[in-house]
Amino acid sequence: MNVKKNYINQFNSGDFKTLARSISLIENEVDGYEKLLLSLNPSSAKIIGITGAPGAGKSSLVDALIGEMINDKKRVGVLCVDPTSPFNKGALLGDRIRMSEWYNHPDVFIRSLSTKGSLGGLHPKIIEITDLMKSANFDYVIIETVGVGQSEVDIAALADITIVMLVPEGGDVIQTMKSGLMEVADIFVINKNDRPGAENFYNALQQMLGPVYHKNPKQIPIVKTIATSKEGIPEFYKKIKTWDHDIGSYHKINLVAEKVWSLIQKQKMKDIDKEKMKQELSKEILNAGFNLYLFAKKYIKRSN
Ligand SMILES: Nc1nc2c(ncn2[C@@H]2O[C@H](COP(=O)(O)OP(=O)(O)O)[C@@H](O)[C@H]2O)c(=O)[nH]1
Ligand SMILES: [Mg+2]
Repeated sequence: MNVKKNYINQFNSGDFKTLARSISLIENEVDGYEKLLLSLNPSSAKIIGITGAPGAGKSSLVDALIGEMINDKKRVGVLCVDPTSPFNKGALLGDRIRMSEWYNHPDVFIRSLSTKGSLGGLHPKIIEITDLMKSANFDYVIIETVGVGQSEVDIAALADITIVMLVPEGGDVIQTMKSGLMEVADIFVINKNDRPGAENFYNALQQMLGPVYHKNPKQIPIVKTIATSKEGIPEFYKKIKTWDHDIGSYHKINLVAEKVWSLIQKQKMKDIDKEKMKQELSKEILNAGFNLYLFAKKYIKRSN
């Protein structure tokens, strides 16, 4: 399989089959995928990152949010990333069930990404796939991801708006907040607001954010939802719609700089075969006066 020239035009006409195929091309680094990336023309679609513990209700929230967006005549793309379960089909199935209403809707595209090859992060090709989605004529691109350590920071860097979902049953607020979520959240959602202790949890979170408000007058909104019965969703969507996002955030620049760096590195190293280098080394190292730096220099010259 190779990348077709007219792919981009097909995206713009809203061809989800082409988009799905293109995501696979990128995931599998199929010949020509770089050409496809070079021809992308990303739009100003808003990227919404939703992170939270497994079972918090992210997929249910996304399902309800899609409903609001569709009512508002928007086109929505959804990426579900679950770095915690590379071999577990359960999470994937959960997404399918939770968002089943939307799988065949002409203005909704949903894709679950496997995370093989990524170590704790989001997905090795998440930046590329997000850019692809941004070129596919969506108004919103939602990325659902399980919050595990580094992935919250990554999602915050990738997204224009970062939603951190908490649940009253997830332990106390202070414990939840240890993981640095406070720094990345633009909006907090307290889901499962029908559960006992929800009000206390909300109060504790508000109290906890108090000092943050003190330092930064831009308040972090807290939205209470019951995703399964769609309570609080219109308010949630309104917050997203009116969000004044920060394009050149510190997190984002760092993440993209890392990506650019690794792209340059890959390009520069592409003519170097490590095995051949090892073979050459195994001979030359036997020479008296072998100089490691001179040896390396030959390779640096070759790759320039
Ligand atoms: N009681 C209650 N259950 C919810 C709510 N939102 C989601 N759930 C349930 O929580 C479970 C996990 O939901 P899911 O959306 O798959 O969570 P995810 O793993 O974060 O994507 C499912 O059984 C949902 O029906 C809520 O607001 N209240
Ligand atoms: Mg889910």
